[in-house]
Amino acid sequence: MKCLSIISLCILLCLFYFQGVSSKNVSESFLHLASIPPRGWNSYDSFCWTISEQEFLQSAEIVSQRLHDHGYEYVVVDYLWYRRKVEGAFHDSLGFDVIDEWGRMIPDPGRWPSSRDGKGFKEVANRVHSLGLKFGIHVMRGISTQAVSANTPILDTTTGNAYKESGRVWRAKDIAIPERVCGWMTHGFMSVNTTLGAGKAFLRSLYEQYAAWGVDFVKHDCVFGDDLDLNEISYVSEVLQEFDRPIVYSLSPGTSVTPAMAKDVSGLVNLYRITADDWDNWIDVKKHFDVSRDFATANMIGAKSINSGPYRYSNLNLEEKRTQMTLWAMAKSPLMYGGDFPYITSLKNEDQDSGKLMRRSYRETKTSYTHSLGLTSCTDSKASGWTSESLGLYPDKICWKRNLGNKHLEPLCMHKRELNFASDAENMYEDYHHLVAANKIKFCLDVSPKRKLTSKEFKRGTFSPCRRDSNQLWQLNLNGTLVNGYSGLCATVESVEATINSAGFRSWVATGRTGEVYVAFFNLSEHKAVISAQTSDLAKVLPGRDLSSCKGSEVWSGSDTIIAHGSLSAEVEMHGTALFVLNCN
Ligand SMILES: *[C@@H]1O[C@H](CO)[C@@H](O)[C@H](O)[C@H]1NC(C)=O
Ligand SMILES: *[C@@H]1O[C@H](CO)[C@@H](O)[C@H](O)[C@H]1NC(C)=O
Ligand SMILES: *[C@@H]1O[C@H](CO)[C@@H](O)[C@H](O)[C@H]1NC(C)=O
Ligand SMILES: CC(=O)N[C@H]1CO[C@H](CO)[C@@H](O)[C@@H]1O
Repeated sequence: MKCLSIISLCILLCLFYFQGVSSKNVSESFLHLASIPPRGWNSYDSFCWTISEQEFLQSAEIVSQRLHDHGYEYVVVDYLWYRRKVEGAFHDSLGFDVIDEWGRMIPDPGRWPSSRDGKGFKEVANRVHSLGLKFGIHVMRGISTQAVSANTPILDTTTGNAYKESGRVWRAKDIAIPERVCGWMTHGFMSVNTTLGAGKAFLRSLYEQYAAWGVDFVKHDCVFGDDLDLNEISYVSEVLQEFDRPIVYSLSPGTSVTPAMAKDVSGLVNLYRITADDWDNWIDVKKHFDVSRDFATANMIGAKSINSGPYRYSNLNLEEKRTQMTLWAMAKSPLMYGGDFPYITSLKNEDQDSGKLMRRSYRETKTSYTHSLGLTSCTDSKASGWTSESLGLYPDKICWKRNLGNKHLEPLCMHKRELNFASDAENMYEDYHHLVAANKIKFCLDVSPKRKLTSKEFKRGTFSPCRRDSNQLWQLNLNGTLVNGYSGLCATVESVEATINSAGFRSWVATGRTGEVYVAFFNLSEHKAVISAQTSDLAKVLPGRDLSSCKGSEVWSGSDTIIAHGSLSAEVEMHGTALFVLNCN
């Protein structure tokens, strides 16, 4: 439990895991290499490029002690391990890199002392292997601008000498394509011409060296998405497949990746990333739902990724962390944790979260309703039903307490937030307040940002960033009506049946390796909700399966799952998740 809570803490690098059927004759061992999505840790999120050997190995030790048992195996050094950490060096600076006589990147001995005397990453890899883990590195496209400026000769690894063809030695300037610099690091790297023997020889000299160092995983950057270079990907893939020691081939990043582009590379690589960075904020988590859905629909499912030193626990709350983990687990994504282990493991409050994880129990409900907000004339008797509840020290809540039928629903409640009105013109709103879904949330119940909505248009109630806007001001009348400051209309609540795939409602289904069925409910909205689904609807995406008599449990609460009247339901917190693991006949 302790570990689970740590895993769910932070930012992840998730890569879309390739499990497609390839049209090319990709060697068996290469494909099986990542037959389940790899898991591990990557240095980028918490250490940016400046990580040192000591920091890296310290983190690797923690992975080995605390996460290895949970399948976390890879520890990956992210970009610019060859850049000297000196004044003036930054992510797109030119001239600070350590390169060898053949124009290849070698670890900065200032940060990686064990690399001295030509040892490269050998000793780091050995240490990682001795911890029972696997070692990964980030690499860029093509050749470095620094090697091109120095016009270094190209190594022919078959002879150990400079590459010669047509009676001459080939150099960096012969193979570099200066028109194709890396879009996000224009001073750093450019493509090489892979139609030239010398271009191929250069790429080969890089990857043979990585293999000799003991690298098990490469994260190849600036060749995919916006920076697609299929020629380089194809040749690197070819070289890696020749090696006796398997190296997992992963592409990054995923900005502008489309399912069609993914198809082009899926036979060549083990993993490719499908989104831009996925930081520990709710906006990133939320927007990645649609990307994952699109790739799943295109049958290209299988993962994704991330910047500089957030020495923090996580900006996501516990519910949101669970949602992030559940999203990527359902998408069969590799999971690369990016947190700062030494910092996080020193925090005292980690056990509080895991305590909550165990104690929380979800209420099972037979019915499947959610609240829906409407607007109506204040003279309409339907409009009264609101009462104010005092919460002691906290701001009051306003709740809809009118008979909700025999639906055993929790009342719909919003927190009242007082406003101070500065001008006389605003004083007319003195008895009005903002209504927020939860105490600390900065989103207020809104009618419409600009115009007056009819009750029909105002279906569910919108929450937008809180402003001094009469659309967002509400007054509770003594007769239990809640009137809006702009439209003068009153809020009503109806409880409506939740149906699968209704707007904003996410319900995902996946199957596991032993035939178990995973059902995840996601509530991306700003309210707690009872989400439910008919097993007959869920079975539509799993032809031939009968889900009516499954047994199992909900992962995050640990409670048994009961399927009653052909329906599966759970109360889901705002931004939260319920994940069922079901065994069905
Ligand atoms: C394809 O792979 C098989 C099995 O590894 C091998 O025997 C065969 O020679 C390969 N065919 C081609 C065209 O590379
Ligand atoms: C790559 O080299 C080939 C052979 O010399 C040449 O025809 C081609 O134009 C080069 N490609 C680029 C993009 O420079
Ligand atoms: C409730 O009170 C308000 C303000 O006094 C009034 O405008 C409204 O018609 C009343 N509504 C009902 C349903 O009694
Ligand atoms: C994505 C999702 O399921 N959102 C739901 C969360 O709960 C509210 C009800 O309070 C629903 O309106 C949302 O559709």
